Amino acid sequence: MSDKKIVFSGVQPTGNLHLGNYLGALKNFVSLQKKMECIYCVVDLHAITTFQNPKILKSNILETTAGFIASGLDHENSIIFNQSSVSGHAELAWILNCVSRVGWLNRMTQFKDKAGTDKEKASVGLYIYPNLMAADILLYKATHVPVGADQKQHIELSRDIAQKFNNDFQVENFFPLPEPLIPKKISRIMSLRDGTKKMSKSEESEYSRINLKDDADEIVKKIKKAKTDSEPIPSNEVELNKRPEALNLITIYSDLTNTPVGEVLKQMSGKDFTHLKKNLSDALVEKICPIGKEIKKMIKDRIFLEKILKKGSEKANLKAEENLKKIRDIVGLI
Ligand code: AQP
Repeated sequence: MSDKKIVFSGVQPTGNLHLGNYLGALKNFVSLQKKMECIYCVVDLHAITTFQNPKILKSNILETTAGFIASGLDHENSIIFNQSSVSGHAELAWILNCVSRVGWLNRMTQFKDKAGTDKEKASVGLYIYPNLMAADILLYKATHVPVGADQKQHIELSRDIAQKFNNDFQVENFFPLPEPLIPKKISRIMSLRDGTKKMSKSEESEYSRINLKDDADEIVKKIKKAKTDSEPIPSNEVELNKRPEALNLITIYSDLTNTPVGEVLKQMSGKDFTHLKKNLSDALVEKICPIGKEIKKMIKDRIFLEKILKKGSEKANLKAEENLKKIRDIVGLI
């Protein structure tokens, strides 16, 4: 087995990128570029597991690409492309559908969350989504996958699938077992309306999230309205951990300003949330608004974004085909 480190990760083009995508994933994508070979994908085939308006999907694919670049991804060094432009993702997903087990998929909590109460009506695609995710990663023999904590279970499944493929076909170490790279301090950004729910693009209320495209006024308004409790800011982390909304706002502030949570508590203990909210809004405006401005500028240049995707998909396709040739042979396909 080669000991080359390869990073793969993806983001769904399902709407506005938000602070959770940025702090949980994109920021990590950027820092990894300097250390390893990186492949970053706009996962449009994942997006269609729930219905997407075709016109809006096309513009969301370009906007997510703009979000990648505006967050600091370098399209010269990293491969940036959209999933559906490399057909190997769908082909390997089929092969892995035949390796993965129904019992494994039945344990996936994201399917349960996204399918809601009426699972019979969910698409088959949504159910087998984790197998496609395994294919995305294994197609490039990726060794490391930067994701938010919500995706940890899917990476574990990808490891199980890789292991079973290697065992079934007696090709020891053919697929590396991919490792999740989850930010330690801030792995799950929560909704601004409910500190027990993840911040998400598909949550109805705009007030639940900070979008990367929000302007300063919107950010200030959303943070002002963010849910808190009635107690002052606590003095220690044990108390903070019992209060989900306070914990969320303080960890976001700590991450954006590179200040350890203990230090933030020292500075703010006993004060009310207006103080934290003012400081948090300032930090968000400073960090997020320049990214949002860049996205808005870039989405006007469709040709530029399409060129980046085309160049990326050519590079990704070469790698994918090289691996697929071996995979077809291992499985016995001619
Ligand atoms: N709230 C979050 N906190 C930390 N990380 C997060 N990620 C998403 N939300 C948070 C990470 O962002 C990457 C891309 O996620 P995605 O857009 O492909 O899918 P998702 O996890 O399903 O994100 P959303 O916002 O909840 O999308 P919808 O609403 O369309 O399903 C992943 O690495 C994810 O961990």
